[in-house]
Amino acid sequence: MKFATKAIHAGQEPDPTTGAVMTPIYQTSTYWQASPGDNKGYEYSRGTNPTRKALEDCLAALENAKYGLAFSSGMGATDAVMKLLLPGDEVITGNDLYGGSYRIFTKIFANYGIKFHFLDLSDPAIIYDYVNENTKMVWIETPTNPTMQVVDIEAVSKISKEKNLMLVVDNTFASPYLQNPMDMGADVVMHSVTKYIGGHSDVVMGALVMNDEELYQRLWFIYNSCGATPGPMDSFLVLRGIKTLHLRMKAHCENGRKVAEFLKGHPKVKHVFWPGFPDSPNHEIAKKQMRDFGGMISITLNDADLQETFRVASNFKVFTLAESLGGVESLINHPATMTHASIPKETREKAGVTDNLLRLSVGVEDIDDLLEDLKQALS
Ligand code: P1T
Repeated sequence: MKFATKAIHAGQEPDPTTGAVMTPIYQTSTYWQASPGDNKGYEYSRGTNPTRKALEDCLAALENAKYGLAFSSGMGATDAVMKLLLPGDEVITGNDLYGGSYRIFTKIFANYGIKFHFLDLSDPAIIYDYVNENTKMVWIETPTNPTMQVVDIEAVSKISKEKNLMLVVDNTFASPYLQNPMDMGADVVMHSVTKYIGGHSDVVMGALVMNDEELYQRLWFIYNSCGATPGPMDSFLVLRGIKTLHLRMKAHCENGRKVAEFLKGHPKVKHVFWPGFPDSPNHEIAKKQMRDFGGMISITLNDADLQETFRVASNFKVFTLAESLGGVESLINHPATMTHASIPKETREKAGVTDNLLRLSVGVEDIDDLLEDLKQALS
């Protein structure tokens, strides 16, 4: 099945009891058992719920994976992956990550004896310099949040396989419509479903997909034991949102391109971070592993201190100043003080997350209104 068909149908059948075409919201915490253990495959909704199961099967199908698990947030999904590790284990990851990922690595899992190496992965061969007998996992985000670096998934996967490391790819910024890391050798794909997959800024959710059955069982055990699983109403909302993922992504990409091109020539803008420009670093890799370049764009402003950057960020009338991304509405964010505030200033500045950087999540409104808003806000 092709992507658009899977987005609408995967994991979903008419309800066997009533024939309902849309998957019902099974708003139940528990399930009847004729005698102990004699049930219909469902016991308790922390572990399994039919609405969530339909969503998980759909998510797996969109990423060309066998198994899917939905979590109550992207961070819940990340937390579960990290719980595969033991004290003394080491992880190799990028130097530009969502601030919350950096925070859970350095402030939570570092306390449990796990060591993280934050590297510039523009040349994946750097991984060889940091692998030792304790290294167990490589965690990459691509494109990165917020500087849109593109990491070569196939190259990282090759090294990970050679060194027997589990490769996890945070595919939030691309969405499964633009990029399928499982096809390039990832072991696990992680999503903040809150973003493009949910698509309407009304649900916080995360997901993991994988092919290996034993890994699925281990992750399901963590998911059921630790309990960061989403409820049926949120699962339903995401199933509903997914049905237009392909349509929304096309519009995000189209508007994103026009906004990026507009910003590139603007006198107030110093640099535009968007992998679609032929002269952007890793453009060739982006072309190889992504189907288009998406609607996430960051910019730095010319001659702008923090105050001037705040002034510009607060000037918008159609773009909304808010954290998050990937919804139908356009958002603007100041990473240094909002989404990436938990990264020490020196560390984030090294990765290019400076005080004059703004991140745009280009929505699917009329492009004329978006460009007009940018024009007036940057004046
Ligand atoms: O917010 P949550 O659903 O828990 O997902 C965390 C997360 C993980 N990975 C990436 C790449 C992300 O961007 C996020 C969440 N990011 C934001 C809230 C943001 O505005 O960048």
